[in-house]
Amino acid sequence: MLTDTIAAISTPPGEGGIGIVRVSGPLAKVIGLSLFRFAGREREPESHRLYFGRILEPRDGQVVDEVLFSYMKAPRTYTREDIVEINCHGGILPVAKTLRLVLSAGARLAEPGEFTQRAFLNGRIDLAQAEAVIQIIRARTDAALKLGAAQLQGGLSGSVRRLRERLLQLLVQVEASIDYPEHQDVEEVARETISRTVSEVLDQSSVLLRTADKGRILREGLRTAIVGNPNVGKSSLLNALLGQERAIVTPVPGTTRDVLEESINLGGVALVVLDTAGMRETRDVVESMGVLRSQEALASADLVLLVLDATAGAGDANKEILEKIAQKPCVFVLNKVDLLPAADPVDRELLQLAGQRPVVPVSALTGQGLVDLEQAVLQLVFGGEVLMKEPVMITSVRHQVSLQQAADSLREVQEALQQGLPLDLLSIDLSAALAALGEITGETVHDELVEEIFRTFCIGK
Ligand SMILES: Nc1nc2c(ncn2[C@@H]2O[C@H](COP(=O)(O)OP(=O)(O)OP(=O)(O)O)[C@@H](O)[C@H]2O)c(=O)[nH]1
Ligand SMILES: [Mg+2]
Repeated sequence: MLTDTIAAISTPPGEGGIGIVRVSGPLAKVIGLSLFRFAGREREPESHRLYFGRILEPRDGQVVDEVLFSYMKAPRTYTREDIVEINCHGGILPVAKTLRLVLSAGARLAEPGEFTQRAFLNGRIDLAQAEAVIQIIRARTDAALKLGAAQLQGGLSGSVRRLRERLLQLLVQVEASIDYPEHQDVEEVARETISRTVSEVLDQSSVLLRTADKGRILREGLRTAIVGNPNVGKSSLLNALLGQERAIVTPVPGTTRDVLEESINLGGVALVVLDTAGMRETRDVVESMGVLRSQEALASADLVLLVLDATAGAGDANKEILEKIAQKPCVFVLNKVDLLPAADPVDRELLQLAGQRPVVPVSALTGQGLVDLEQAVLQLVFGGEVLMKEPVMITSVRHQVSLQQAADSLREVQEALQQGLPLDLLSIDLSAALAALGEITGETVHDELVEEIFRTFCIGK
């Protein structure tokens, strides 16, 4: 059981306005009060109130820092345990010293994510909600934050739980009819109910699963590879999108040798943009390694920005690259249009090559067309609609995999029904589907996985 008391610094290291030491567990209050002196006449803190006072070194009564002290009585707390928070002045020493005193008074240093893990283990939030906490902390865009907040409110958990409940009822029914095999009519009814319920649950799972790609992109960012021939202006485009001179730009073809990765916020969507080495045959060892990396970046990308030199026309389209991007969402970026006469139409042949894919003339040098590029990307990936219409979305690969497993098991059930297999065989697949759904909310999950999830958190959370 969770009988020990844990403590950690819950604010980021370094200088700041305040630094908070958080203590959670049965000894939190005793430990806190052994170090804290009220400035006023109080002797006992009321729950969920702030008190001004000092942290004293118990050995010699030396003042360590002036602080605000709060005691939050279980179970109305983050962890559902007693919690004490000490708001020190935000400097490395006062906070670290206060933590050290808390530890010598009997607390143990918390593991990363252990406060949230306790909230989960004590049943205040489920696993999907706990994962939402880290999602909120790491959110880089409004959309990602909104998704995290919705998941913390229990949106996804509720949907999954409703699916589980239906399957659970079904399983109870099936097991009951297995117990009375002599009633043929009972079995008939059971088969009908199973078939109907399973296909309804499958439908709902599919609706959820369809949100997964968009959900992941909104959370993690859209991996966007900028590719093309040498010297077409790929690095210049990265810099222009970023609004800062991040990549080296020179008139020498083969300038970029490595893949550069940068995050940008494009109309509310996080883009992880990869600038790559221009693709060409080369004898240069370093450059050819760069080209290999470009190909890897291309393979892993959700979206490709194929940069072409507008002054070169269709001749600049690299056959090899075109083959590789056939299966990916791709925007043809016609760069250096500032070098063309303003009225020049886009090369016919090039439009043909692009086919359905958008062709956007830009100039990385002057910034012309960058807004159109932004629009084209949003249109391509989200149909122009970044706002979430879906009430609940899948944002994590872990959830997606579990949901997929559940759906697979349910399809097995349908198969078995069609083949007229005995009910006890069906109940095995039904149970498997239930277990897979339970992994999302943490009802049926291995301890090691839980550990693994929380260890990705920050210390003090
Ligand atoms: N006129 C004009 N020049 C540009 C534009 N974009 C890039 N350039 C120039 O084209 C040259 C190559 O630009 P880079 O951004 O280094 O091209 P790259 O595709 O990254 O080249 P590699 O890394 O060698 O593959 C530089 O001299 C840039 O100043 C543009 O929109 N207009
Ligand atoms: Mg470059």
